[in-house]
Amino acid sequence: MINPKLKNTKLQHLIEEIQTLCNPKDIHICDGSDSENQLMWEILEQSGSSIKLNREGSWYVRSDPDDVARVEASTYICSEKEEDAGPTNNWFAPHLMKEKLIELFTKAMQGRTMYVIPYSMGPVGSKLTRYGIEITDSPYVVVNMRIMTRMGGEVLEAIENGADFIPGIHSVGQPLTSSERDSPWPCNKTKYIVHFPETREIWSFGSGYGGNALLGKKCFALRIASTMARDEDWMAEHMLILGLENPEGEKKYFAAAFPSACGKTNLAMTLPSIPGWKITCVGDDIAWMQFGADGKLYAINPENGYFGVAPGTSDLTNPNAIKTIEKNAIFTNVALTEDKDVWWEGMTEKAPENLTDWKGRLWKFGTMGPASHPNARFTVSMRQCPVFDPKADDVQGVPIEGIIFGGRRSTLAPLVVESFNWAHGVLQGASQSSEMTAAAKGNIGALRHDPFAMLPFCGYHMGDYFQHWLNQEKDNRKMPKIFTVNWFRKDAKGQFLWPGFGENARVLKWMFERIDNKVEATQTPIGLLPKKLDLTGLNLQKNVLDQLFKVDREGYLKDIEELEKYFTLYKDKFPEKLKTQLAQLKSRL
Ligand code: GTP
Ligand code: SPV
Ligand code: MN
Repeated sequence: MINPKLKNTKLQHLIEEIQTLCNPKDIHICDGSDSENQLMWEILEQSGSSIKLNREGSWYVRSDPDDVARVEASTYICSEKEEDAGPTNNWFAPHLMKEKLIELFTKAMQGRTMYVIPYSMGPVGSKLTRYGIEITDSPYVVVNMRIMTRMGGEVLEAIENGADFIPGIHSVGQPLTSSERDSPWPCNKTKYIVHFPETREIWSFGSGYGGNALLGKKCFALRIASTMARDEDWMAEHMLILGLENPEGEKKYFAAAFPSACGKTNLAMTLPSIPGWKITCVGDDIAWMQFGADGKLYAINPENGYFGVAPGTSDLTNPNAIKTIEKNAIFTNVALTEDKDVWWEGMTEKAPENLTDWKGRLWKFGTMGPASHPNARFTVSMRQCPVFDPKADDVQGVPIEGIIFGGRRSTLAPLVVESFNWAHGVLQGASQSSEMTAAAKGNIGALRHDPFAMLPFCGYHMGDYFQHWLNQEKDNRKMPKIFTVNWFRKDAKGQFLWPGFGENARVLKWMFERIDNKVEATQTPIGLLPKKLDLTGLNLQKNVLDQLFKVDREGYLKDIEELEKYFTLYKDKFPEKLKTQLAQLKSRL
């Protein structure tokens, strides 16, 4: 038992309740200190979970091969009414789910230490910031949460002084008896990632990986926060936040929603290929936003670090990420080199000799699959990013002037299109589709609807969420312009048509100048397309450009027919205003 007792009785009761239920061997309240961090790594190293890398302050970790990504099929929204979870979420009656969880968590932490992690989502002191307590039996979660959130003493003090918090209970679901040796990556085949939106709590069992286990991220900052945002009139979005500065030193902030593994981290810290333009990074995954009294939309990044996709990250594609991870980083499920450093597909053209793959086997190119798991990740503090935006810690947030939607679509969707108005932009967000990636367990490559890139992350009925977006538009507000992009269109041979990465800045430049009314656009049935994009120095063939901006009317009409069917899923919760927008789009085509 915690001694002396905590001042915050909600926290004291929570700890007592979970201790009684899970029966851990001891309790550790995390302070976020260096010495605590060191202790965690010693524990992880001793159990065979981690290897110290030949890279300053950095560690290597391999997960269980069955625990490598988010598990959407085991993710639940347990609202009182099934209707409130909507047709896109798994639902289960809260009292029955609680019974199930009590059964699963009974003695689940036996033989392990129960860590209590106080953390803040957002800069301490911002009115958008919210606190959380994660209780976990995984030291790997502790070291990750220390990077991904503002964790430790300061937050505990705020909670002790009466601040509210969202509780999250996490267990890897593998109790230890005294005779047993611990597994390097304890986990359980049975997995439950459960959210109770009304009582605002999170319970996660069986997985130690990423969004399943780092409960501040998708569970709190998106699923629970989206319901808070609905009730309190703000927005919790799956969006990066970046600053874009032109050669004259004028700066605008953008927020962009792309589905998992579709380019958020990359765009958020892009090194622009066009001279004089600068991008700075506020956040790479999640944005909490609210309109201010001045009518502008302000955004904070609730996170403190990046949990970024490793494969594909290189000096050529994302030099700023490569610099960010030079030290103090955790690498999970990448390949290990002979001299104890890391490698992944796409880092260099050729793999180094004598690699050990993410499963711990001596690796040879060919039949063994990739050396690094496609959803291998680095965890690193955002403060190490060479283009870290100075306002990332600003309690006011940053003013958002442009919102970008996007996805991974090998066909149809053009490189960029601007919406006619807010409601049309909301329709674009609702219409987002993307090819599935390794970030979640499932059918990779299959095209699926992913409205606002929030399909796996919206904590309530998606139809109500569409309405919430529409409701944001008010007379006294300066609504950001909305754009939709697609970096992933392919030619007949399956090659990407657009070079992407640093070249994406050309598209951002166009948006920047559209917001200032400095460049023209061509009116098409689907929206406004660039009359001219700055392609100086880029050797793109005319026919490639034509393909990138082609508005395939037939294709769109088919797409709309399919969309109309898809939207019937939301029944009478599908907003009338979007129906009108869709009908107008159809008639324009
Ligand atoms: P999550 O962290 O899962 O939410 O993913 P993310 O949206 O942050 O995606 P990320 O930036 O990590 O990119 C995912 C993959 O897409 C990586 O392998 C990148 O190399 C690749 N990628 C990112 N941007 C581009 C681009 O402009 N063009 C191409 N072809 N690939 C890209
Ligand atoms: C995503 O899947 O969008 C991620 C990885 O950012 S995870 O944190 O595992 O959700
Ligand atoms: Mn990312």
